[in-house]
Amino acid sequence: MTELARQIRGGDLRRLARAMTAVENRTEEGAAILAELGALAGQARVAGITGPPGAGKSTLIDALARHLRRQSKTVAILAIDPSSRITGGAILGDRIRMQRHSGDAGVFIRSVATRGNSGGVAGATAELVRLLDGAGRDAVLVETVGVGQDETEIAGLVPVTVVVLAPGMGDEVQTLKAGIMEIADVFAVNKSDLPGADRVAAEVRGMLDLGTGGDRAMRPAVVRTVASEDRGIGELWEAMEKAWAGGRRRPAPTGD
Ligand SMILES: Nc1nc2c(ncn2[C@@H]2O[C@H](COP(=O)(O)OP(=O)(O)O)[C@@H](O)[C@H]2O)c(=O)[nH]1
Ligand SMILES: [Mg+2]
Repeated sequence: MTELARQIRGGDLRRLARAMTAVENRTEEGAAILAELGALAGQARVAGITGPPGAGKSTLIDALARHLRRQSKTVAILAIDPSSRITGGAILGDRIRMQRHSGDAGVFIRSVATRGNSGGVAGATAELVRLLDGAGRDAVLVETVGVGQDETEIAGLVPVTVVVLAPGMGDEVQTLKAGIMEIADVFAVNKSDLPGADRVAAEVRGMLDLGTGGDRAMRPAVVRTVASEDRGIGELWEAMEKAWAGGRRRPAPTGD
């Protein structure tokens, strides 16, 4: 193993950040470190967290990170921002999040704005996830905004996808595209402290019954969370662990 790879696997976040930039920019060094660390990938728990803006994805990922840190697990958070440039609100949220975890080498946070990138969301994300996995992070959590095509794209890149919903955001369940049924391994009904969470959970379950013909083994878990108060986080992580372990079979693609 090269000295650089050893340092990164030893927890050197500065060098990891530089390697991420090199991979993003597709430099030769980037290709080299990706080849070396990528060969060691496959150990991390990798999940995509998607859902409409404001549902609480970032807050939920923060809470999951705290949960994992209590178990001395290392975490990488990759926030994919397909629509806005570095000045966008999502990045501001990430700054706040970075401050909260700063000084803890157990949490690595990175934002990527993918608009205009040659490989699009898929190209950049797949490689960065692989690098983070190979860097020895125990968990890699990828945040994507669930609008447009990106959430289906992310689901193709990660073994487990969590779809985050929340009450008070309009008819979110009604307007969910059919595709989301196929990509969700776990539904998090976040903001369960607010009125309407029962209705959202019931609607998701109703939709799942239709989609899976009532076959319970096929059904993704529906977990209620209050991310801002660290409630339901252990249950969410457990549901994710089950999904990684293959506890749920995705319905066969319908082909259309
Ligand atoms: N009441 C309530 N508010 C929450 C909860 N989780 C997140 N929020 C708030 O919802 C807003 C959007 O959260 P954020 O994590 O940025 O959503 P994202 O756009 O999906 O990443 C923020 O003001 C959060 O503080 C929750 O469980 N309950
Ligand atoms: Mg966010």
